[in-house]
Amino acid sequence: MRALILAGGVALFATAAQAQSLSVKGADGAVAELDAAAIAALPHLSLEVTDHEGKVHSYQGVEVRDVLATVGAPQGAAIRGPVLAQAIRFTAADGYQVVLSLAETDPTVQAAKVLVADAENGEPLAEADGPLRLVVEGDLRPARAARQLMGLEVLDLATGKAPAHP
Ligand SMILES: Nc1nc2c(c(=O)[nH]1)N[C@H]1C(S)=C(S)[C@@H](COP(=O)(O)O)O[C@H]1N2
Ligand SMILES: [Mo]
Repeated sequence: MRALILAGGVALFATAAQAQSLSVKGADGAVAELDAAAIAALPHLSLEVTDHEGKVHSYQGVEVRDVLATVGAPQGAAIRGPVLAQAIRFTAADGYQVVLSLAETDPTVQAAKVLVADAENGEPLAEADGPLRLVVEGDLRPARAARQLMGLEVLDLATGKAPAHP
């Protein structure tokens, strides 16, 4: 179940289903709105996860670390000290929420990849799942694989203060 770096990334998708943008918020109040083209332009990886029935799915997408870089979130050597109390809340269209620690999405800390997936088997996600879905490598069941992901927000649990986003 290794993540592979895709040489060319996945194709740009131009269907209506891909029009939904992703809202990204940093712990310091920085915000970004990534449309399908902005997401397609980020480096893509491929990883495999197993569903309830034991079926293996191959997803392609962007590492959460690279999504959060668009709002200047800490990464790599900066994941230390108080940053270890930062969490990411992912929110889906139906209100489903998933929380991961910032550290566990950083590839210098944890080997298991965490992707914002925009494709399965090289094709855009099914409408019920996408256009974007969270995928956590190594999860034994896909409870954290939030379908129809709308946004992600970094929260500092040490202070408990939510930043005032514009
Ligand atoms: N938006 C959203 N995503 C969700 C859920 C949900 O209720 N809403 N359920 C989760 C749970 S508990 C599981 S097991 C998987 C099921 O995904 P699948 O239908 O692709 O197997 O989706 C996850 N993602
Ligand atoms: Mo589930």
